[in-house]
Amino acid sequence: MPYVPTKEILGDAHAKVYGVGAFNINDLEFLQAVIGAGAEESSPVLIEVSEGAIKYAGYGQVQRGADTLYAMVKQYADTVKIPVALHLDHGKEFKYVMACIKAGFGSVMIDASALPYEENLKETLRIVEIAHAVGVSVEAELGTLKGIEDNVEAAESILVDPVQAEDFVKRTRVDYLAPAIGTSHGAFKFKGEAKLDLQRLKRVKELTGIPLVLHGASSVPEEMVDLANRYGGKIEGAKGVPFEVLKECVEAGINKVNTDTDLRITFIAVLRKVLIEKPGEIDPRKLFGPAIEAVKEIVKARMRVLGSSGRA
Ligand code: PH4
Ligand code: ZN
Repeated sequence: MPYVPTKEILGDAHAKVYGVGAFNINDLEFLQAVIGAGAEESSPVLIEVSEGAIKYAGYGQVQRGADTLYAMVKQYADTVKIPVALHLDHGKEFKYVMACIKAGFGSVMIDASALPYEENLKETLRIVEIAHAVGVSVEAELGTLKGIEDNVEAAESILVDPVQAEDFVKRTRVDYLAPAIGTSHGAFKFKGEAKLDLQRLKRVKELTGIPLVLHGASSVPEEMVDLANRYGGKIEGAKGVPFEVLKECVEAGINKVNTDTDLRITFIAVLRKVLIEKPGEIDPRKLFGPAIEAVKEIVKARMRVLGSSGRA
């Protein structure tokens, strides 16, 4: 099965009540790990790239970045048996959204969540009209994540209002909604217990009836944090969303589960170890290889927890 529209993957997850990890990549190494995991788990795969990833891949040129990432994903998708889709994560600038649509992405996120409600709605509707005209589906966000969302700092999260979510989905015809329910990006999500507003999430699902997205969903595996710290890292007090809570989120209506930090921590932890253990090695392929394999295992574990394993 080749490259497919995102809607095919998320439509099935919504209808059959399971979650699909949307894994962020910036380069070939993470792509190999995620596709490899999907193939071994017979899981559909959702790859997503941020504006930062596009800038990085394009070495400063937006369209070149979007085209490069699309070409890489498409090539891998066409040579595996599982369905693979590509999504723009946190599209904020119009030029990034347009570059991704032009490149062939299956879906884009327009993140105007920092704007007042009516302005977010207006901007989302503008993108929906353009994207739907060419068969591209759209994700939007309501509320604000705690902590740092890209460069916008939100001291406290502003949780989604379910009635507003219903109005937003009706008026924009957006395909997927990311409701803020208490998560945040990065490795430091909670000081104490991991608490998310699941009642609010259920209400949003009832009132909107569309696939929902959990941003900031990494679990921040303790063994990888410890490994990184053992080999010179300084990651203290890291805490993510536990697997049990992820499962509850999926039961309550989440279908797309954004995961970036878990892959980053794992790759860097293993890379730190290999660099220390093989000080004479200068071939990047030999240094990255074990890190790719470790990321693949982390992704496989999430596919099993979310229920996407065996669905392809
Ligand atoms: N994301 C990932 C955002 C990555 O600019 P950038 O490339 O650093 O952006 O949208 C998530 O929701 C990931 O959540 P996580 O941190 O819990 O993995
Ligand atoms: Zn996010």
